[in-house]
This record gives sequence, C-alpha cells and structure tokens, in this order.
Amino acid sequence: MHIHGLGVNVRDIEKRIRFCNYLSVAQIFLQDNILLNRPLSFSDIKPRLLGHWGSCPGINIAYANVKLRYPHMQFILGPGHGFPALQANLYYDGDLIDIYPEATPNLHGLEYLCKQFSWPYGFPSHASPMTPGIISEGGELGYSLATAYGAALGRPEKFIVALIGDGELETATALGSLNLNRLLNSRHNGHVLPILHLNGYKISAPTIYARSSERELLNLFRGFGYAPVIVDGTNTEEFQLVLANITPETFIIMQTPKGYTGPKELDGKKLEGNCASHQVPLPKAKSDRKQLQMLQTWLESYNFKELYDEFTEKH
Ligand SMILES: Cc1ncc(C[n+]2csc(CCOP(=O)(O)OP(=O)(O)O)c2C)c(N)n1
Repeated sequence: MHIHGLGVNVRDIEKRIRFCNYLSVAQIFLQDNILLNRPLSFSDIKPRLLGHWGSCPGINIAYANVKLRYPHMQFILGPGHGFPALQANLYYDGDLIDIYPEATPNLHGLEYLCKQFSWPYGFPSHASPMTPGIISEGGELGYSLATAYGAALGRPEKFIVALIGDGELETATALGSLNLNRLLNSRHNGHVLPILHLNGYKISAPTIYARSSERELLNLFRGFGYAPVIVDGTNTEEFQLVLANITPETFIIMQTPKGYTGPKELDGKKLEGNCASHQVPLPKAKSDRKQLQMLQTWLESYNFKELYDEFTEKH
C-alpha cells in the first residue's frame, strides 16, 4: 500500500523489516545453512550462542521506517547490544561492503555476515568502532541523545535519529540529555529526532517508563519542551504518518513488544513481549530437538527466500 502524498510504500518497509529480522536471528544462531535449504541440524548452530534478540525487532522497525522516509538520516543506536539489527541494516543498504568487501549481496555475503557475528576474529556481539558510521558504541548506556545533539551542532544539513532504550533512559546521562532540546534545538544546528524504544524491559526487569501511564510519559517529555507522540511500532502506516509530520520538537515514543515476531513461549515461559527474550531466547538450540525445531519454525515465518531473491535481483 502506498500512503498518498508520502512517497513511501508500506509494503517495502515491512519487507525490509522482515529481511532484517531474519538476518538478526540468523547472525545469533547460524553458522551454516543460512538459507534453510535443508532442515536445520545441530551442526548448523553456532557452538556458543551470544547476542541480544529482544531489542532487534524494534531497532529494525525504527531503522526501516526512518530510512525509507528520510534516506539521508544518520542513525544512533542507544543500546549497542542490538548489534545484529544494526549490522543487518548496514548490510541491506550496502554500507558494510565498503569496509568489509566480503559482505556481498549474495549467498557468500550472507554466510560471511552470519558466521562472523560474535566469532573469534570476526564481528563483536555489540556495536563497536569496527561498525561503519558508528559515533556511539552504546556499550555503556546513556549517551545516544547527547551524541546526537553533539553531531548536529553547527551542521544544519544533518538529520539525526537517536534510538534511546527505555532502560537507557533511566540513566542520569540520558535524562540529563533531555535538557539539550532547549539548548541546542535551533536552525543553526541539525535536526535531532529522539525515538524512545519502549519495549518494556531492561535485561530481567520492567522499565520505569513501561509501568508509567501514557499521561505521565507525555508530561515528562513536555516538561523538557518536546512535543511527544506515542506510536505503535508494529503499525507501519501509523508510524509513517507521524514521521511525515514531525517538527523540530517531536519526540517519538515507539512501543514494541520485546522480542516481537520471535517465539511466543518456551516450556510455559512467555518469551515475546517479556524480558525472557532479551538475549538468546532458545539457548539450547544446539542440543535440544524441540528448541531446534522452534528455531526452524521461527526462521521460516519470515519467508526469507522470497525477500532474498528480490534483494539479489536488485543488486
Ligand atoms: C550505564 C549502564 N548501566 C547498566 C548497563 C547494563 N545493561 C546492559 S543492557 C541493559 C538493559 C538495556 O535496556 P534498554 O535500554 O531498554 O534496551 P533494550 O531493552 O532495547 O535491550 C543494561 C541495564 C549498561 N550497559 N550501562
């Protein structure tokens, strides 16, 4: 569906999100059989499962929505542990290949990307100085918004998105950075668009903001001079309408269920929409048949082959 007057195709955004979600999961779990050309076996799974799935789907949603609406945007990721998602987006846009010539838009590139994630001498599990375009690693939470305002200083041509974790916004640094709106929001500086990623949890507990009422949340940001707007991240049309109408004061509060589109539950424990999806939601996929089958079903749910064929044709 094309949203009239916006020049943005909702289906294209949703396809990109699906593509990047698949690649996020594949980086965390797979060392072989990346296209699922045969049923998964234990030998396809990496020996040591590391990484953070929970934040990835929301990062992919934010990245795709903003990128297709504002292609010149610069993206700052608050919680750097959502690296598989950032890396998937850099691969999708062809931004990785300049630095990593093996990140080609074909099977070789896909295998390289997935195998090398969190692998000795490969890519780290978190954003790092090795990541093209990175100006904030995010390992120590709190600096995304301050970094965004700093990068926009004296650069009116810039459009910078800071995706702030809701856990991150509990830090003194992130809270203090909200004051920068009043100090640095001017036509002499670039546009900073803060997006709070309200996915509800930080590691193993709910965030303060997830347990706040909408009124409390809106009033908090209004108090810092922002014009906050709450968006359901899973509703692409709604997100695009908000993005089409932003002002320099806009502060987006993007709600997504943590681990969205991942497995719903494991052994009676809720995964999607819960802190249990923060890291690796199927930790025994290399040795437990049930978890391996759940991973296969999860990966298949994205219909990646169809997206991959389109992707390789475009390049
Ligand atoms: C200053 C600081 N305090 C604590 C941590 C430990 N830590 C790592 S991830 C995390 C939770 C992050 O939650 P959130 O910002 O909501 O990100 P998401 O839920 O999207 O993963 C915490 C507390 C840290 N990295 N930095």
